[in-house]
Amino acid sequence: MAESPTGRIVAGALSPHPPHLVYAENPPQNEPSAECGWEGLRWGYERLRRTLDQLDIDVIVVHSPHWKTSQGHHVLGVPEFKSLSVDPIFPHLFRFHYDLSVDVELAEAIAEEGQAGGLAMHVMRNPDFRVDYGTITSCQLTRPAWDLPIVAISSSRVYFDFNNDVGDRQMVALGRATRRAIERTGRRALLLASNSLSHRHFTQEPEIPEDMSHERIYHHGQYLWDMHVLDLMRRGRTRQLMAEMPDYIEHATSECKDGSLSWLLGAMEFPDYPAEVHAYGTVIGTGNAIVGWIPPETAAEVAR
Ligand code: 2X7
Ligand code: FE2
Repeated sequence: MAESPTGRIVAGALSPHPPHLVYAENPPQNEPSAECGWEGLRWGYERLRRTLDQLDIDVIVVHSPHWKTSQGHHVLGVPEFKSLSVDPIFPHLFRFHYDLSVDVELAEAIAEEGQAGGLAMHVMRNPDFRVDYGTITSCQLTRPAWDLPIVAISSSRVYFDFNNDVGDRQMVALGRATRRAIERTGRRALLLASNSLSHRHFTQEPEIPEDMSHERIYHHGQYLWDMHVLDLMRRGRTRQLMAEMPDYIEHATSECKDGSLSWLLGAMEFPDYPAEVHAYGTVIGTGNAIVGWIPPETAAEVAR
């Protein structure tokens, strides 16, 4: 297929997936209901949505830590999925009825580009597959209308089977493959990296899960790391962030170990313009940030 001049990544976001945020928002698709909770993060998602609403987007491409695949990287390759997603650890918070469509042509193009770049890639064709809660939560909080097709990419175990450096290298290659596929198919894509930042968490839940008097950072050291990482993003120093990523993952037990953020930064060619941090907050003690990258071409389009 010939490369289309209109295909590009119009925006990227770090869009973490604690199911608590969906629970606290009370959308009609989720069975449990909450009184309140995690407002700082939820209002950050509101600000991200307001920014994205100004953009012309064809498709959302999301990389999720909770679709774990041991043999390479997989993409959803069935046009529609409709089912009930239940969080395995928080079934009392997240029982979500989803109904979503997939841009199969783009998914196949990502798999082809990944294979051409030497990655093990597979297209998932099982129509009864249950979409993971990370994909659903990030998409729900970023685009609750579900009016766009998605492409979901799994998290391979490369960081765990080898090490963080090998993992990062592979995720950057996957990011570049994703970018090439978007350009070649002419899509205007929004990219979502679904991971939390620091990831030490409490092991005892309060009687009322949304009781915010129990919510706080778990550990000062991991808070310092999260602030450092956000500072680098805000200063456009994403190459430095990539260089420090293996240490960050270890020291803050970060969910970046599942590769989503490294994939996003690779796909966006390591943005040197400032990211917008819409919110930072904790969920069961883990660090979560909602961060947007709007490339200069997109900002210029919005200004016109
Ligand atoms: O998957 C998650 C997460 N990453 C962070 C916090 C709470 C629950 O689930
Ligand atoms: Fe997670």
